[in-house]
Amino acid sequence: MTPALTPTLNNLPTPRPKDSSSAAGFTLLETVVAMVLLTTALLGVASTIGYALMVSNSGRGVTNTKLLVVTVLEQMETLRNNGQLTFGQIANTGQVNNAGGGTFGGFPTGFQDLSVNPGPDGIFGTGDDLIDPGTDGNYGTADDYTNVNLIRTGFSREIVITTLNPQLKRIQVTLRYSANGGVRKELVGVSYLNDNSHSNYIR
Ligand SMILES: [Ca+2]
Repeated sequence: MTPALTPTLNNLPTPRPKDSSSAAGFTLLETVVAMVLLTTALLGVASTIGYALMVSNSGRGVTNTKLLVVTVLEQMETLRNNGQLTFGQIANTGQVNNAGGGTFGGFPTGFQDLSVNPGPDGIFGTGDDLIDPGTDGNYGTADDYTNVNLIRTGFSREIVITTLNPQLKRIQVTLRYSANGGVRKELVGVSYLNDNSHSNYIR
C-alpha cells in the first residue's frame, strides 16, 4: 500500500507568477484617449496664441495708422504757426490762395501714395513727396528723379480741406491701410484750423 503523500512545503507545486499585463502600464485604448485629450488641449492653446497674435498685429496697425493721420493734422498747424504757409495756402490743389506770396500748389485731392520723405517743399502730402534729390543730395538739380522706393507700402492717404468760413477750415485725413489678411481698412481723422488771428478771444 502506497502511503498517502502528505503535502509539505517542499512538494507543493511552484505557484506560477500572475499575468501582470492587465495590472501595470497602459492599454492601447487608454493611450489613444490620453493622446486625444492632449491634442485637444494643445489645439486650444495654439488657437489662443494665434488669436492673441492677430489682436496684437491689428492693434499695431491701428496705432501706426493713427500716428500717420495725426502727423498730417499737426503738420497743418505747424505750417500755419511758423508761417511756412499762409492760412489761405493751406488748401487742396485748385483752392490755394497765394495772395500773400509764393506759388504753393496745394494738397492733391484723392487718395495718394505716402512717402517717407516730404520732398523739396518740406511738406508731407504734396505732389513732390516722391522726388529724390539724386546723388548730389540737392533738390532742383539735373539728377532729381521720382523714386518709387520712397513709397510707404500698404498705405494711401486722402487730405480734404474745406473752408467753413474765412477764419476756419476743416481738415479731414483718411488713411487706407492693410489689416490682417490683407483686408483694406480706413481710419479718418478730422481737425479744425483757424487763421490764428483770432486766437485771443478775450477782449
Ligand atoms: Ca512735399
